[in-house]
Amino acid sequence: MTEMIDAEQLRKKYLRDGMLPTIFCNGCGHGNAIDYTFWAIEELGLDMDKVAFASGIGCSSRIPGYINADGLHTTHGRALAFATGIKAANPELHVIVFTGDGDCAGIGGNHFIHAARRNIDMTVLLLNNFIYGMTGGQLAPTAPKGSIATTSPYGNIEEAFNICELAKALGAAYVARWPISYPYQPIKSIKEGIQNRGFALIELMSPCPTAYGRRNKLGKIESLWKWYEDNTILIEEYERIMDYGTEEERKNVKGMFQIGVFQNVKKAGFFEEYDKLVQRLIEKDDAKFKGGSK
Ligand SMILES: Cc1ncc(C[n+]2csc(CCOP(=O)(O)OP(=O)(O)O)c2C)c(N)n1
Ligand code: SF4
Repeated sequence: MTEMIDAEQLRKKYLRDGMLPTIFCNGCGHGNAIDYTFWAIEELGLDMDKVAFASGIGCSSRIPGYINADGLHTTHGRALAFATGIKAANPELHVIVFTGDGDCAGIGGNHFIHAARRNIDMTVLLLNNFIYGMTGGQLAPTAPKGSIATTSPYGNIEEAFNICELAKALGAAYVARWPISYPYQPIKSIKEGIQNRGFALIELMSPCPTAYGRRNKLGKIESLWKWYEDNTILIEEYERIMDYGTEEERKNVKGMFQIGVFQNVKKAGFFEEYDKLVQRLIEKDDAKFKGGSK
């Protein structure tokens, strides 16, 4: 870790001044993700010349523009495809992606599936606000059943996408979910995600008062932020209640979002496997050459 700095110095060090103020509405959770990422980078002592950011399109995807580092602000849904390209071109870089639930789980769902399945070494910060914020509040695939959106004015009839469970099932090396109102756990997860050599998904539940909270009558900014605390439960506590709790307790926690670290394993990422393959082929070729020259 480098010399201790305070929040103001941190922002001065990493923010791209000329891009401020941000586009974020009052009470939007997305800005917190910027701070958490800065703390994680600072605490790990990363060289910003060795970090590259990528994003798609959406309010959340504006974030790389606010960071004083190299980044790609790309097309809607394609952040992970571009991030894979960055990693392929320069495997030494730490690649960090900012993406929305629409960007990542909606239009970009297929890229997500394959980046996680291939275990490509990148850290994906998915800012899940249950809605397409930038375009005024269309239903996102992560929206809870019953949610009101411009495209579901009578309530969402679909089951929500549980993106963490999907990533876990695909064998992603690191998977975690936290509400954005908890500062320390996301920072720790971002650090763990960056340090992990495989695919890391950190889902941050980020309130959108403008397009989601208002329409779903979740009240003023304070009560909207509190909603996330009241409707989430640590994975371990959820499992304990499901195994040993009373029927009443089980009923109470059933619809809650589980938070915590879902998966944290060390396994070779795609480019490590690729390097091993190249090495194997070089050795094979070498042996053939030596054999032929006898
Ligand atoms: C190919 C394409 N389709 C649709 C759009 C319009 N569009 C821009 S942002 C967006 C949704 C953004 O939602 P999300 O990714 O959840 O991010 P948020 O704004 O909520 O942070 C859409 C549909 C686009 N820019 N490109
Ligand atoms: S529309 Fe929602 S996601 Fe976009 S900046 Fe405003 S509060 Fe944030």
